[in-house]
Amino acid sequence: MRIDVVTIFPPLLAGAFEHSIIKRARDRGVVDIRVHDLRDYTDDRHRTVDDYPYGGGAGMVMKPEPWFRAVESLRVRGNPGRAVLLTPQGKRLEQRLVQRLATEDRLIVLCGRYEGVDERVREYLADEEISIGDYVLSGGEPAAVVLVDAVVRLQPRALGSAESTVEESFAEGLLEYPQYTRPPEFRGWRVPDVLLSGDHGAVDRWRRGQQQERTRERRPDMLEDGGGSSQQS
Ligand code: 6GU
Repeated sequence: MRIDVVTIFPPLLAGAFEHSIIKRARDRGVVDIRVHDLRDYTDDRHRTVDDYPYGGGAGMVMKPEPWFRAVESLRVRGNPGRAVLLTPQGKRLEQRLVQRLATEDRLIVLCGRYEGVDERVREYLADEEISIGDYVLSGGEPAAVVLVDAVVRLQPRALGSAESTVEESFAEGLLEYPQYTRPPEFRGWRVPDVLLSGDHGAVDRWRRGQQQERTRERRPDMLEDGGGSSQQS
């Protein structure tokens, strides 16, 4: 998979993709991630990427031309890919959407800044607009790190065999069960006996029960009978 990220702050992103699972996936050739500076696609001496809003008001608006020039020149060779604009106005990112994006051959991720992006970028350049949650970031860069991490770890061969369980349970619509490692007692707090019992059937049943209980307590919205039927709409 190829991922291009376009940003006015390349250094914010470069380091984020050089560790752990993303680094290994890049080293294995599973994903080719490239970070591009939006200012390289300006044509004035000051490398201007924003301007005053028509109609007045506070803050600056990101100009359309550098975005179009960036995406169009990235698309000159190879698969056009899917251009994803990251802003707080986008569709909320969730595992289902991550799974769909992970099947693309190429993503072009556009990091908007919070004050605004000229509407023509979302209307005529971006294929979709995504937010990572209901809070405000100064720019799309932290969201790009989140999106790329979530997508890369779903690529075949990105994960070692031991790392593959967590989003399976999330994709099944349940939170993970509690995990413990040695020692069996720490400051008086004991690991649940069932985990030390050696009874694999009992362990499986306990874990499944913990997943259901946790999900019901913490995330009733994830259960069909939770947010839906018990809540008035
Ligand atoms: Cl994608 N961008 C910004 N600026 N804020 C956000 C976001 C994105 N997702 C949640 N908050």
